[in-house]
Amino acid sequence: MIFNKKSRIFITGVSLLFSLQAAAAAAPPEDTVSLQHGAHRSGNRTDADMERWRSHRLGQFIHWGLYAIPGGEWNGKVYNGAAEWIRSWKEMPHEAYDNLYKQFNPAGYNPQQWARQAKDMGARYMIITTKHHDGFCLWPSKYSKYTVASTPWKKDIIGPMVEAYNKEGIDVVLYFSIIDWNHPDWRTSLKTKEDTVAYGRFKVFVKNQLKELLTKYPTVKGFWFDGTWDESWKTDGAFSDELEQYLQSLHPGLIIGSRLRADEKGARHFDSNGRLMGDYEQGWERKLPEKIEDVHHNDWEGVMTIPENQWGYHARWTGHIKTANELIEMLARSASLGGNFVINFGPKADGTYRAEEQQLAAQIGQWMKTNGAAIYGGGYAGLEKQDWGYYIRKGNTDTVYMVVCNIPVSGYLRVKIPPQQSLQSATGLESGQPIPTTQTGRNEYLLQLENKKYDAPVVIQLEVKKGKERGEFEKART
Ligand code: FHN
Repeated sequence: MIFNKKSRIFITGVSLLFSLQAAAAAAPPEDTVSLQHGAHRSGNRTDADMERWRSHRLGQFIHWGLYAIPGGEWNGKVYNGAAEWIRSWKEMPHEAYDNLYKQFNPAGYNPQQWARQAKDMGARYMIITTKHHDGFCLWPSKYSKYTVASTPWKKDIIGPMVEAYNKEGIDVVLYFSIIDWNHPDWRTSLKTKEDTVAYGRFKVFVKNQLKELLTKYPTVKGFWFDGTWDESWKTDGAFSDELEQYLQSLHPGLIIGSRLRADEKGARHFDSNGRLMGDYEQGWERKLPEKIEDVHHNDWEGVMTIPENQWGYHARWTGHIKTANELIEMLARSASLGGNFVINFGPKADGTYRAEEQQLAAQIGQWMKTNGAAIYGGGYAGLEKQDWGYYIRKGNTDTVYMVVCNIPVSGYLRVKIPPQQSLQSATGLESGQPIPTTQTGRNEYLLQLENKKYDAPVVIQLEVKKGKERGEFEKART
């Protein structure tokens, strides 16, 4: 991709009006810092691979590794942190964790079933932890002994998973942690000359493993980097910049979010001039933006756990467990702000899913079957948000979906349309029936929902046309 300083305005919007609004909001400030390893592009990628990723909107994250074996418990004690971090808990000796691989034998691992479940949920892409912070590789890497090949299971986990998901039409993205607690050359910071030499070897190892993954699994669509916040990594912006370019040259179209790189000043995600590095904003973890300005009209993705903060399998979920309706609302919010929403699953050590996750996947899937049209390929609509929920515009069209999550006791839903536009029709997506609509102002309408109990967000399809507004409405003289 070519970075042209002069071409700051890019077209992403749904109409010229929204495009111009978007471009104005997205235009970053003038560069004040001279950078060699900052952003190399202004605006979102427009190639087919990125368009495809952008249209997915719903993804599945899977955290699976050795941490699923203790499942958040060791020696009768319960770890309150995230299950995949248990090795860092003082109650669990490193030696005990580092020998867990001798027990990894997931007899219930059925990638076809995993893929079917994801498909039924409506996921269009998935992200799998090839290697988390513990350094254990779910593929038989020739650069490490700490892999599935050394376990009683022996076989590759990733290959059959990529194949099964692809067969269901689901794209696969590979999660890869730069933090590697198992590698003798990995460092958090470089204090001595020896550290620098060791970390130099570590960077070669990382590059080799990434190349290996792309070679072994050529259909993958992206890398999802993690564990890139250490000083050792942040202070070598030249390396992560070169690495990103190298991977994308090996695998044209490869999607890499903003977690990988730091610029030469150590700034992450956004370079020292405030420009996004990478193909999309990747900092939305267990939190979501509230308004379009929060994401600067960039592509972005939000990743979400079902309980409070558990990615890998933890036998005892505590605190609030999100319901299907909450996750659907988050999905709608994400699509309304032009982002993808990814729900995390942490399979058990035997390769099966806990009942709560299976049930949630099925409930979300049921909603998506009826309402998926509002989500896939949806984006920012450019209409004033109302308290009842979210507007999502279908691509570059006049179709706008309302995902109604909060139904007012009156049953009336207010819709405000920008000047020089009018509401042509409002139809219930599930019922296919017109929604009774009254125009109450030059650009305002009230839609009346049927008075009944709703047990999931309701979707209404609007057709909003440009042109002269209808009706005679006098402004109040005050
Ligand atoms: O430390 C990890 C955590 O275990 C998990 O993998 C999440 C997923 O986004 N990423 C890190 C924290 O940002």
